[in-house]
Amino acid sequence: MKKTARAHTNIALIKYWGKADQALKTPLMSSLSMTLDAFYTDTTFEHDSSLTEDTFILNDQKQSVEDSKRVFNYIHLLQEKFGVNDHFTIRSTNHVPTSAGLASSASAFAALATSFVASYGLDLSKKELSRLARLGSGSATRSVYGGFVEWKKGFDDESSYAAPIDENPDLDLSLLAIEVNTKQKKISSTKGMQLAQTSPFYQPWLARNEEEIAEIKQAIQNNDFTRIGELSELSANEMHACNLTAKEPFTYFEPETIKIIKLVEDLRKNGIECYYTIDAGPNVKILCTLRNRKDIISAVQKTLTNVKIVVASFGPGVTLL
Ligand code: 2P0
Repeated sequence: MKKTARAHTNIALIKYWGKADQALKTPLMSSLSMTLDAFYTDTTFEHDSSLTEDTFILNDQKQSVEDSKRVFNYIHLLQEKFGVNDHFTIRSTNHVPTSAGLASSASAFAALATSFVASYGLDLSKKELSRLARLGSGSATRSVYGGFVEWKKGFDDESSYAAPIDENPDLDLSLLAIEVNTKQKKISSTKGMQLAQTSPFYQPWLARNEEEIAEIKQAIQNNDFTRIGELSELSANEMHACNLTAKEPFTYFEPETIKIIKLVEDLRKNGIECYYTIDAGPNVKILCTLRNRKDIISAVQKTLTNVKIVVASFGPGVTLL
């Protein structure tokens, strides 16, 4: 019993940055993302009563029990849910270039949930699959679908799942993933989102969530690149403002991050329209249209030497291979 699934990663334009329930990974806010074509994970889940142990192989390397803990715990949780308990082998390959600076947990858990479900022949809807992926990683909830996706926060395990807004958007939108060099120790997303909640700006940000989601959905419907860009940049800045103003202040920004932020502002002043978004790390993603893509890439290369840039656009939802 062996099935393989491919899931693409996604970038949140309206950010998820806080859990209502740590174990269920239900969020404090709804979020909205763009699934990306350039980055994906292929995962094969095999279970068999003749296997004598659980194994996790990532990028052809057998992982230690310690490094497999999160994945094993997740599968054990799913097995308990569905009343199965045989040993398994997980083979996962990340096609998320390290240079992209994009988290792979979104594609990883969406692919894992899908291959698990298929290997047991379970007949689940995409909505149910999205709920299962959420138990692995919050952002994985959204990777079940392609294009623009909304994760409706809901209020419990049943009601918190993603829904597609437009799986094949007819919109000229590119994302440039820019890796800025860093050796700084990362604050995990889980820790970061807990700290951010101590900011005086966190509650006012939450209070605006519904309005921001409604506005970006309207902008998507209108094919309004400018408004999508403005709202995405705002959401990223709201998230990072909460980090900077937490009781124990912190930031994921590095000097290079600020350089790219300022570059985007300068490009805009010079009529080259683009917007930035930043996740739980120093890397910057720039949203732009095809017309300006080349100019923006060369401007980034002039600003940061030896910088790695990966170009992406809309990607599909999870599929079985
Ligand atoms: C997001 N991020 O909406 C936000 C924006 C990073 C910044 O979701 O703890 O790996 O597994 O639910 O999904 C990254 O955190 O966190 C994330 P868990 P996850 O994409």
